Amino acid sequence: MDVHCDGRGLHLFYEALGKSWLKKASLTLGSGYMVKRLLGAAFCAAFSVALVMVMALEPAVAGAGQPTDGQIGFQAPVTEVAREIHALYNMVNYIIIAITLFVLVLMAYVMWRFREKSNPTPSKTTHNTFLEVAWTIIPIFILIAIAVPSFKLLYLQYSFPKPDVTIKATGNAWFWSYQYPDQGEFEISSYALSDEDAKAAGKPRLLAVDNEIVVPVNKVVHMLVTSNDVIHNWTIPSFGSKIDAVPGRTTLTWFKAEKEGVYYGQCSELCGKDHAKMPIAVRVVSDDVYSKWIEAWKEEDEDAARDLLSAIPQAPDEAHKQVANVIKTNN
Ligand SMILES: [Cu+2]
Repeated sequence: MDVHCDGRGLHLFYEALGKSWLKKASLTLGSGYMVKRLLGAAFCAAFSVALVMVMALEPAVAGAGQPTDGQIGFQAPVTEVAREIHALYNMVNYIIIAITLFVLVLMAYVMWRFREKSNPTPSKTTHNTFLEVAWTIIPIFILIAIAVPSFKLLYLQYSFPKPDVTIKATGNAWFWSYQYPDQGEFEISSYALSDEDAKAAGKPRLLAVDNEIVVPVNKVVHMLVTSNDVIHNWTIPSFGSKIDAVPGRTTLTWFKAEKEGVYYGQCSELCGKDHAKMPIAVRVVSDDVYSKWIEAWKEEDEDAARDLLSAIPQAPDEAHKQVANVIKTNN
């Protein structure tokens, strides 16, 4: 039996183990090397199928504003920017899956069609002008297809519409402080709730804060972000917002939340000991509640501001519970 050198090594290994069925299988398929290649290909196929299933599942399991148990995929978007980010992510994923499957099928075919058994004399072909032009041009088109929506998204993220509300967020080791420069001098400190307090309040652990910041629904909010010490990062996944808080410099992001509710994020730049304990919570409310809340802060009446918020039913949280129940029943 004439086998490849790497195949022979594997055959000896199988024999030493006494795994005659493996040896038989590999001889049927050509060589042990081929078995490895095919196993690799099968793994790729299984992975691609799993990915497609995960992507199909996404809307069923993702929640808005905070993670849910057993969640796969992103938190549901509530801004145009977040929706566009998800659309680009999905599009690129489909392209990746298509390319992976194409290469997989091509490799499987080549391995079968040109195996040593049926091709004892290998072809000496080295060039094929048509193929070479095709495998240069087609990837260029694929890259253009990705670049166009990618640049459109960048443009959307970085062309700031006129603001209705401006907020300044300052990262501190380890809490956030906020100012509403158009509304007065007050400053809001936002500390993470302890595990016990969060549990007692029925709020998510390591995400809930003592003072949420409030923005009106369907209004453009400019978020000026800076830091007092080290680099932090201000993030709300459902808004598609993520920007570094750099000491001595002001960075800027914007969002226009389209749905009332409370949306959580976490400092997303490793900033030290309590990096995990400086969450971000933004409450999106009606114009009416927003102005009342601002009035309370103008009076520096922290308790009144908190009471106002705790009186609001937490609609998106209800949605989370429903989603969680759906997951439980499906399992
Ligand atoms: Cu931080």
